[in-house]
Amino acid sequence: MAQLIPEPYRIKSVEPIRLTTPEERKTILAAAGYNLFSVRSEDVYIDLLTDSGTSAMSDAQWAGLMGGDEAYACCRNYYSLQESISDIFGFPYFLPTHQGRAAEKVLFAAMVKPGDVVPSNTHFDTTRANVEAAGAQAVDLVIAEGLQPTSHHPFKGNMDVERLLQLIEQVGAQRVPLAMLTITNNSGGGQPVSLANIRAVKEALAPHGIPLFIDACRYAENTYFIQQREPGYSGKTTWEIAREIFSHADGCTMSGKKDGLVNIGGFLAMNSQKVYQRASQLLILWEGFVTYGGLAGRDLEAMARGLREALDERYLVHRIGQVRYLAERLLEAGVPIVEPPGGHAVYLDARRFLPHLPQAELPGQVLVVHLYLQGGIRAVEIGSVMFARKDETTGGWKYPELELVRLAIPRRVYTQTHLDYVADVLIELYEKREQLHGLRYTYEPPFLRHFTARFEPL
Ligand code: P71
Repeated sequence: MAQLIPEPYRIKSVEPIRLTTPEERKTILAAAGYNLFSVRSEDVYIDLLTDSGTSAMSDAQWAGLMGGDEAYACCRNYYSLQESISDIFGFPYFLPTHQGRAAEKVLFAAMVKPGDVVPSNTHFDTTRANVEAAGAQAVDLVIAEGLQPTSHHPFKGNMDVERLLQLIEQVGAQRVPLAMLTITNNSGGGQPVSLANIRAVKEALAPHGIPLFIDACRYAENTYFIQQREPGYSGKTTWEIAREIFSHADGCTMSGKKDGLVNIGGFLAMNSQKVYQRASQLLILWEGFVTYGGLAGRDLEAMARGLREALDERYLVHRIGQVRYLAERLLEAGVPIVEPPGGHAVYLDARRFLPHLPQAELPGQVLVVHLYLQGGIRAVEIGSVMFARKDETTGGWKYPELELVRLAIPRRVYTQTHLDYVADVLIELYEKREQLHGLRYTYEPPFLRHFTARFEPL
C-alpha cells in the first residue's frame, strides 16, 4: 500500500476550482489545438504543468507582504533576505532578481566569454540558453544512471567526475570559467545530488581555480534526500546539510519560485566581491538597483520567509512523501513511470504506456491530451513535441530517446484527495490505453515548438 503522510498544515484560505464536463473539455481542447499551454487555467481542475511559482504561501509569508518596505534603496526586506541567505547558504554577497533565469543571465554575462565551456550535471533549459547566449558551450555530464528510467541509484543527479576532469584537460582550465551543479537535477527527473559528489566535484575544480556555482532551485528537497539516503547524514538536520552543501560552492543561482515558496522572485549569491561588483553593474542595467533587483519590497520579504520554511523537516517529509505516494499508487496499478520518483514530480513513461503508438504519432502529447479529457488534469509533455529535431537535408525527424509526461506537484497546494483523484484518473486511462489514437501537427512553429504548436487527432 502506498504510504500516506498527513499534511503538516491546515487550510485557512481556499480557492475554488471547477471540474468541467467531458463535453466542455472536448470543445476546450479542440479550440486550444490540443495544446494544454493554450487552455485557460480556469478550465483546469488539477494543474500539474509546473511546480514553479505555483506554491501556496504560508500565513507568515502573507503577513510579511504587509510589512513590505517599498523604498527604492535599502528597504528593510532586503536585510531580512540577506539574513536568510546568510543563514542558509552562507554567501556574503547577493543580488535579488525577478526570477531564476535573470540570475543566470547576470552570472554568465559577468563570468563567461565567447569560446568558454560550462560543465554541469545537467543544465536546465534556461541555464543552457543563457550560457549559449554568452557565446559559450554548455556541457552536461550527469552519471550514466541518471539517463536510465529504471535505474534505482540513490543519487541519479550526480555529476560524472571522471568526465569532468577529462573535459578540463581537453579544453584547458582557462576556458572553463565556472562549473554548475543543478540540485535537484530537474531535467533528469528531479533526482538528487549527494554531498559526496558535491565534495568530489569541488575537489576536481579547486586545483584549476575553477569556481563551483549551484543552481539551487530545489535545494531543500535535495537536503532531505541526503538526510534519508546518504550514509552519515541521517542524524543531521536539513539546515546543517544545506550549510554543508553550500560551503563547497563559490556561489549559487536561485529561482525562488521553487524552494523559495513564492510566486515570483530569485537571487544570485557568491563569495567573490569582484564577481559581485561586476554582476551589480549588469543587475542595475537589466533588473533594478542592487537592493531590489526587479522585485517589490514585499516580494523580498515573502522569499526571505519561504526560504526558511522550505527547510522545515515536517514540511519536507510530507512534500517528498506526497510525490512518492502518487508514484507508488501508479506503480501498484502497473502504470509505467520513471523510477525512483524525484522530489517535485512524477514522470510517466509514454513509450511504455502507449507501446502501440510510434513516436511520429506523439504518444506523450496523446497522454497529456487524454489526461485532460478524462479528468481535467494538466500535465506537460517532455518528449517529441519538445525535443524532436528535423533533419534539414532529409526532412526526416530525429526523435528523443525518452518520451515522458511530467506531473509536477505544486507545493502545499493539493491535498491527499486531489492526488488520489489524479491516480484514479490515470489508472482508468491506463486500463483503456489501447483505445487511444495518435496526433499530428496542424501548426508547427520553427522553435520552442511545444509552447504554441497545434494538433489534430489522427
Ligand atoms: C519548471 C521550471 C519553469 C520553466 C522554465 C522554462 C520553461 C518551462 C518551465 C525553472 C528552472 C529550473 C532550474 C533547475 C532554473 C530555472 C529557471 N523550471 N533552474 O521546471 O527548474 O527559473 O523559471 O525562475 O526563471 O517548470 P525561472
